Amino acid sequence: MSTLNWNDLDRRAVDAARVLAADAVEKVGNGHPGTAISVAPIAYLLYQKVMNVDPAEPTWLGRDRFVLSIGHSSLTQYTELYLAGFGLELADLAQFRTWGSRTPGHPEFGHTAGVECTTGPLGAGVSNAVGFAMAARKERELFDPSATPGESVFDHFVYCICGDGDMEEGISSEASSLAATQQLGNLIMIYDDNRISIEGDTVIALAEDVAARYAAYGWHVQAVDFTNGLTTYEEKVDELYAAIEAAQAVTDRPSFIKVTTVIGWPLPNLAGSEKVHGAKIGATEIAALKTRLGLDPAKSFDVADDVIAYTRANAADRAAACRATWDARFAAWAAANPAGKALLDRVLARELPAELDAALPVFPAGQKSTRAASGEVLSALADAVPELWGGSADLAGSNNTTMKGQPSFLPASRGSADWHPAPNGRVLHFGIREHAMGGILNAINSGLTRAYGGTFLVFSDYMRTPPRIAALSHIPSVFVWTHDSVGVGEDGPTHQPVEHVASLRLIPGLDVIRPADANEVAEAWKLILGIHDHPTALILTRQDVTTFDRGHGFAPASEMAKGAYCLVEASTGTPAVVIVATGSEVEIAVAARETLEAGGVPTRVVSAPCLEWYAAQPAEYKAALLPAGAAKVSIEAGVTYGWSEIVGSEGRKIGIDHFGASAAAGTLYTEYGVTWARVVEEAKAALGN
Ligand SMILES: Cc1ncc(C[n+]2csc(CCOP(=O)(O)OP(=O)(O)O)c2C)c(N)n1
Ligand SMILES: [Mg+2]
Repeated sequence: MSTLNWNDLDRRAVDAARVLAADAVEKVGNGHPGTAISVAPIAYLLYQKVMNVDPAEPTWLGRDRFVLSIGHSSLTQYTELYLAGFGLELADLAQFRTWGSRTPGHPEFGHTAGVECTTGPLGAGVSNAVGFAMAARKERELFDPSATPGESVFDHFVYCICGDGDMEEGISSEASSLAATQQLGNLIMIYDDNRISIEGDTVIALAEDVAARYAAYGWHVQAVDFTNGLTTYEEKVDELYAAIEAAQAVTDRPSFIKVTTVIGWPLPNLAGSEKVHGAKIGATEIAALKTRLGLDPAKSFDVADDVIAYTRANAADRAAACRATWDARFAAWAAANPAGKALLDRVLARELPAELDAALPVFPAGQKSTRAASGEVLSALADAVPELWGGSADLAGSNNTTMKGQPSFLPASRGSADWHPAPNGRVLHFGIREHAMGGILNAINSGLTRAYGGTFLVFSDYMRTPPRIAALSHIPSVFVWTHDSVGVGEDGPTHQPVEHVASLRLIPGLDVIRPADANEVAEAWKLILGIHDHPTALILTRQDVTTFDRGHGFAPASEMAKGAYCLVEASTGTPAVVIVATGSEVEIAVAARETLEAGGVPTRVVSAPCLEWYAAQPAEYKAALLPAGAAKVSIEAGVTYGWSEIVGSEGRKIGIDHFGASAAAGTLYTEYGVTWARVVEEAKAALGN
């Protein structure tokens, strides 16, 4: 065990962080000062004494990851980024929560250097931390498989600070249970046990022994009490440092350190009160705090020169020391592993493997569910795209998310009769934990590999926030949602999505892709793998649909990159009717076209697998595809919301604006009028005959 080198400048730097948090909230008039004040020593310890990070290169590959799951306490991170020299200055702290600042209300990935993930929705940060820890192990096994665990340049620790709210949220339980199953020894979570949330004392809502719960999950659990001996907290920092070192030494389990604190301490009058959770403190109390800490009560945003010089130099020195070692080890790794280095260079350059096109299957005409096609595509891509991995929330066989023949990403002791563990396993098992799956995917996809996760589309509701956060954070997570309509059949309305596709289209920056057939699925995966700055949703059928005979009257699937395209042209080349359909309803549109054409109505069928991609097309393309003079009919087995935008106010919209029922899929399609006959009827009505 090493001794914590802690001196008076460290104490003054922690105090600087505390008063800066108070000043920042006071200036803008809103925010969350209390916890930023009381957890300042914890965050300072991590940034200045524990973590391997490089303020000069915040995205350095070898860095430890820091997740502030208590995102409301963003000043906890901003003040440390300022002290360590990540680019934030006092002026940035003075612009806290204001337009255009680098210090938004909650930490945002990609917005502020040093912020590893967007947090604020409580509990989610815990799932991100678990995802980062899984990603670290995966990256080591992918790029440096011969290294002893813990000794690769890709190994690093993940530190997470969480609070009462995180512990109350279900997503943290999901993720923490999985973290223990995965034996994530590189994950260290520090719980700010202040027993205060917005409604005050958590006695009203949180009764269990949280540490005991983590022990039951299988975590290594320790406790440090900061409230004991509050006036000499330096010795407590010593204790926490020792606990962190003990946690680092436990490599077969994640570590949980409960730190009991008093919110807002050392505020002289308001410490311990929920009043300081989410409101400015008031000038008098802040002045009293500064006086208590030996600072000038008349000054704001004032940090002594020797303090900032010390913290910046300390962070830079520590970075230089760990960089010197790591850079040499990295060079040695690169020299010894040319294939791994080439793969690393490719993924860092966001290039697709040269073998991708050849590996993609081409499906013959016939019948195949789009979920089955997706499973075949993934299996076919396994060798060509080694950075791709994924799985399901216990629906692997239904979601077709398994790359055939590939082992599972599981510790050796976690194999089963059905699943074989391997260090670089490609198959993920999330358990029935959709929300955590989403958060884990977001963390993984902000790193070097690409991961997807599947469940039934109807349960996308259980994981609504992760695609939103992925879109906000420009992370290319891939959400595979199968069983995409009343086509689910007998399981009934609880399992039949109707509003889901439309509601997912509302999330800005999420591409919602609903392929019509197997070849659109193959093309979709190719396009998805080429997207690196936003998430995608792949919406797939349970039931078989027609695989169109591409090249024989049907346009190539590569046309789908435009979002919507002419799948079958009107016999005259000038359509009187254009039918626009997505997914399983495209074959219905094709059947309707035959009848309409037989009746002398020139009819075009447009497959529209991705309305976001279509929206990005030039106006001329849209005007040519859906010409003003033609009657238009849309058909999609879900709510019709949004389709007027595509077919116009005069267009006819066929859909299902109510819940489904427990019956055979075919019966439901007929009963609800999602049929070719109905399309013909609407088309004729639109033409006025
Ligand atoms: C999912 C979610 N629900 C609600 C909120 C609103 N909220 C922000 S902070 C907070 C209380 C958090 O309590 P705790 O984690 O104990 O933080 P502390 O008061 O100790 O700073 C709540 C309910 C949120 N940010 N995320
Ligand atoms: Mg709390």
